[in-house]
Amino acid sequence: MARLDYRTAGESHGQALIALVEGMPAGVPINLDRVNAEMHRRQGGYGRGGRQKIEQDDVTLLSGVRQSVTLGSPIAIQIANKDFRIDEAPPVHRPRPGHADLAGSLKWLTTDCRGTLERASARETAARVAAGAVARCLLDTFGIEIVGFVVRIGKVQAEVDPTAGAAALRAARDANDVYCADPSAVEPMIEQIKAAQLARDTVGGIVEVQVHGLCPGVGSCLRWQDRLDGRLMHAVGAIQAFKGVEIGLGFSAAERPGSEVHDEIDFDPVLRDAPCLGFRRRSNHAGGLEGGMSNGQPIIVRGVMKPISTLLQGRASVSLVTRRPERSDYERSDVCAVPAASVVAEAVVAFEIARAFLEKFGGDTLCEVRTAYEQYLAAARALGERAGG
Ligand code: EPS
Repeated sequence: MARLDYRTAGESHGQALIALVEGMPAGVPINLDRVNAEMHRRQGGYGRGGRQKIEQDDVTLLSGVRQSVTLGSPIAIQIANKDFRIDEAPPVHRPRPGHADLAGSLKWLTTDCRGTLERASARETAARVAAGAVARCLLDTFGIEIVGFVVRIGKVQAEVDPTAGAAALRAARDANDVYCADPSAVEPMIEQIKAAQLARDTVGGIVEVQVHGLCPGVGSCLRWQDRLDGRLMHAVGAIQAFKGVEIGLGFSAAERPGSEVHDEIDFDPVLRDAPCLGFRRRSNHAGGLEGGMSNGQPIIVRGVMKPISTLLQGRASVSLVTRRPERSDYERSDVCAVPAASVVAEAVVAFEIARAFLEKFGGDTLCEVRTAYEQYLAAARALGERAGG
């Protein structure tokens, strides 16, 4: 049985983007409207450029699904590019600092950055969102909810209620164009983006993803490769333009003594059926992960996105043909893609959670996965009840 995994293919102005998802059990209902809703959310957000006015990122499921239910076979997903002009697109000789242009041209021994930028472009994230949205169809059936939102744009920081549930966070986020769950930060964030646009500049930010409803014990401390915290950091850190990832308190844990970091434990039988199985924590500084495993608390992952490297004002660069100083090339781009990146982060986290979930509970069919899951929960709830623990 294949491990849940996916690959992507496609260039920004090629014919299409492709995601190939392997290892999904048979019997998972796929809600295409829900998948497309995520695709459209990725295309939106205040600060996007002209490309999204051209594209309509609906997915076509080419294989692996019959009558809206997975077959267990590989799922090939296609997103057609309307702006398909890769053969006519002009060469790019003046690399943009911060983009893949220079490093890629030196790597593939060419003076034309086009060959690199077509694949390095964040357009590829459309395929990751498609794969993540399909993986979420599995998580949905187990009540595992994932919500991503923007917590910072430029100098504006949002404050999010640490006790808010997934539904409340999602409702607050969906009520504005910067996908922020703090209504008071929305206007100042939009002002940051407008100011960057006026200055022919770009602006970055921070996104947060929370996972609610995941039981303990997903991931493992036995092999470093299986630690769920490291896997989530890899998935989020591998999004285009991401430069740092943290879990729970993250980098701010360095300033605190241990007594202000580690989440104290008590047991409340009323919460026996909750994801924490009754083991309540007085805080969630660990961001739901201890020892590389879920602990039943919400998982909290944040990632920082640098400002987009395509600046209307250009940056000092050189021509790869003449090696003389030139301003960097301008390619149509976004002023701020942090809202879109929150959708991508949500998708890659969802995929990683689904993969780790299937490693613990996996089977060929959804029915087998559910049986393993319920057996585990019953055994975990019974812990300590037999022979005095
Ligand atoms: C993007 C599509 C791209 C860019 C952007 C994201 O389309 P185009 O280059 O045709 O305008 O708008 O890519 C980048 C920010 C980048 O640095 O490459 C998309 O669909 O998300």
